[in-house]
Amino acid sequence: MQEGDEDCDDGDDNGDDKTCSENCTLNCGDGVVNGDGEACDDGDDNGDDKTCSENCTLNCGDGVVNGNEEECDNGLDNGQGMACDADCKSNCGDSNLDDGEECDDGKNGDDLDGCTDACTLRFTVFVTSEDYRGDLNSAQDNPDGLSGLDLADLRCQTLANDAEFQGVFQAWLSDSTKSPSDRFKTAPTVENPDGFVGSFQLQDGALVAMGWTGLTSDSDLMSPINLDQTGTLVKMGTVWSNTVANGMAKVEMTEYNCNSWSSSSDMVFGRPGGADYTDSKWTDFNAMFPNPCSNMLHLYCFQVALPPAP
Ligand SMILES: [Ca+2]
Ligand SMILES: [Ca+2]
Ligand SMILES: [Ca+2]
Ligand SMILES: [Ca+2]
Repeated sequence: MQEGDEDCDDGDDNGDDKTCSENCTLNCGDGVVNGDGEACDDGDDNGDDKTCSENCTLNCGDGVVNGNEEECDNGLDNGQGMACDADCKSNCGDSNLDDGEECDDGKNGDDLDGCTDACTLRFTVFVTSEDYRGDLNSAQDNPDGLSGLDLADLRCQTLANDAEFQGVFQAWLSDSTKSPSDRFKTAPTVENPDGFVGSFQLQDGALVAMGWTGLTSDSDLMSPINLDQTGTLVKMGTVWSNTVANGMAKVEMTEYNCNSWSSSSDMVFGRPGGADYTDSKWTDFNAMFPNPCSNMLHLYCFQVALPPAP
């Protein structure tokens, strides 16, 4: 029994490998790992905000983020390949794709490259500062003689590069055979049935939609796509599209895609979207008359992939 100035006394059960020592002092707190159930013992440095608790148990692995050194703690789910490693350090930033991470570029300090330092994907969307006839101004700045959707993608990639965005950009545009829903890497595939799940954001960080599902759902966009690649507001922007809000080509008796975006004639027509809108008019203005392909309209450009690995 405990008497006088003894901290404890378990009689025959006293011992250096027990809770109570031969000298009737508590083993936990003496700075030596000993005694029943001691996983650690840092003496006066034991505590809930330290590595070792008051009870001489390790704080890392208890499922609670505590201790000066813990960035995370998922208990039994700590470990390699998981969000939190065995030392209660976040695996975000180790350049490996771990559980719960959308990407990991080693926390390179650049959120505009598509992978944030929080290991989430953030793809940029803009409306072009430039405008184009229905043939996408194929006679200008087109050294490889591209046409149609390929040329539209080049227009987007060029402006994205000028703005020092990294990653792959494509134009939100449909012809009679292809649309964003089958061209973009952000669209769902058999392997990736939800498609892109990160955020689509404007140059200034305003959120447009969460993931492909959010972008193509019936809900309105969270922000209109009315900033160009430099962050400048494009007022009353009209945008070549021929695409409906679910990312598919607009289907009509007569197709209005400027002859697969090869014509600048005022006798041929294309369907626009309106950059001021957040409802489906953003991509499908749906007026009675489409626009003549001699008009100068903008394009919507979407980041669809991270930069290629260095
Ligand atoms: Ca001890
Ligand atoms: Ca802990
Ligand atoms: Ca990682
Ligand atoms: Ca980054």
